[in-house]
Amino acid sequence: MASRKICLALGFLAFLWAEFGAQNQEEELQCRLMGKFNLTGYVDAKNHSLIIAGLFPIHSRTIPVDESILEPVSPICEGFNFRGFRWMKTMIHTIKEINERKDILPNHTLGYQIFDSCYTITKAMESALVFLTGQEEFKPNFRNSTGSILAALVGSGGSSLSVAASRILGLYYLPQVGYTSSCSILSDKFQFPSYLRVIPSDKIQSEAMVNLIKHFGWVWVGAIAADDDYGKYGVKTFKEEMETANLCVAFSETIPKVYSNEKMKKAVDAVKGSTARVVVLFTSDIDLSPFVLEMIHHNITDRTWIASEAWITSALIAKPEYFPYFGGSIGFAVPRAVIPGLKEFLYDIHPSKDPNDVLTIEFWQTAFNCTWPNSSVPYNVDHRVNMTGKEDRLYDMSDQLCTGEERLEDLKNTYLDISQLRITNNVKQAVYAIAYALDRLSRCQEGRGPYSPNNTCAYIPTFELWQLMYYMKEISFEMHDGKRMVLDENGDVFNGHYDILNWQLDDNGEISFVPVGKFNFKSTTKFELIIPNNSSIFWNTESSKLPHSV
Ligand code: TCR
Repeated sequence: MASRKICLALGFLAFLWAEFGAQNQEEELQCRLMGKFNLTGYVDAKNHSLIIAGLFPIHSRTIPVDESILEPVSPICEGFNFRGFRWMKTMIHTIKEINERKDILPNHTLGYQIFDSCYTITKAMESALVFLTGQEEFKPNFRNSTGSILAALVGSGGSSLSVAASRILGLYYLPQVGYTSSCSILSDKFQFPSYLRVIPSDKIQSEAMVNLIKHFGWVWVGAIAADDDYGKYGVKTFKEEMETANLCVAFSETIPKVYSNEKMKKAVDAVKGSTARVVVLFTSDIDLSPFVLEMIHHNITDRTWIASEAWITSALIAKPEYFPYFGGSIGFAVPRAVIPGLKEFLYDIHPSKDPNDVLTIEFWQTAFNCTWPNSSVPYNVDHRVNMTGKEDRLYDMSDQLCTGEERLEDLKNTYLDISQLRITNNVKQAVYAIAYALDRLSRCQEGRGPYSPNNTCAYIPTFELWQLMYYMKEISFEMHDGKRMVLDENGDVFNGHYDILNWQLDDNGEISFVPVGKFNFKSTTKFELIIPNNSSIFWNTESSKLPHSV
């Protein structure tokens, strides 16, 4: 039955692809479809009975495909994302840790199949289809000769990607555990029956923002959103909460994903033309970058930015040269953690280990600004359009060859920065959620199991994905630092807090994220904002005093 379903999905895809008429030749179709895909990532699946899939933004975008090519082509990715690379490594590190533990899944080991989503929906969809149809044989409900089965997915990164992937994965009940997709609609189990997450819904963050605004007595606040589910739903719930609190939204604009002079101008003009001194920015760091450059270009220095969790600690934005424009930003971050052993694991990387490991080679080239000898891995080419709207290659092949002697210790790079492990810890929690659910499934006692009619159990590797979903729902477990992770019936975190951080300049001239308070939540209705000392906050205003926005 299950494999029939997969064929049906493929048939539907073929229909979409329009090129393939013959829906009954599934096998050939599958090969042809997969042949078109162009995915990069890491697989370690041999000798493991259970496989966990992963999706991470190791690149930030795809290069627009040449419009003169008529055939569908799988785009190439660019913009190496050191933060996403660290998240991906954390998934591998966590799986290794679980495999070494005797108390979780003692009779099974976990493997993985991880792809780069390039922070785009297309790549996330390509990956979801490969997970389901199994280029690598590891597919849900399909046992290869060694009995490996794809159990769940960690991902997909941005909300728009998770929404898209979840629409297909949900058909199979393949559990998808999000580490960063926070969009409120993902709580809707009618639409996303197999999506769970270890990050709170943005409904809570919007509430937090409005509480912060009330705390400082602001009543007239602008809002800028990324042009995706995260930004748009984030600002939508923010506006609703503002209305409920009788506060006013001065303007609400979006930052385009693909540079458009006209659209960007609209957002810039809204900020410039409004008397609102305080502006909420609901966007990922990747999408925010071009807007930051515009603010610098227009020399806008006297605004106070309320940061959403996605950019508050981002090295892409928190650059000292941006401080005159973005210093004093205040916003929310998910709790920070220390992850034992992660630092050593991250440092254990070298391009000479595996000539086929194109991502490590690209990491090295980008980090050290050199070209790895005899490799065809592109170096730092950037096809983004610049502010004049023209395509601009910002970098080119470095003629400096890498020697392999470059020292990671000398590198100041967000990949190795373990001072702000927040989403990184979410990745760890997501992997653990899956491992604990599988562990509980494996410990079921016949006659006392959860499935009717006769209280039966499910077994590894023959279980069905919906049977695993039973254990994933309302999961509760303790992490390495003693913190408990509990999900509600919608697969959401409902008990926890955000740290409130404020951008200040430290003695070395670097931006530091200074904790100035907390926002606690105990359910979707019980909140508490704590800012013990307003004077601990740095404001980017002429007088250095609290800005007025009325
Ligand atoms: N939720 C965003 C994506 C996102 C993100 C991040 C991306 C969040 N935090 C940090 C990069 C870095 C929060 C979404 O799309 O749901």
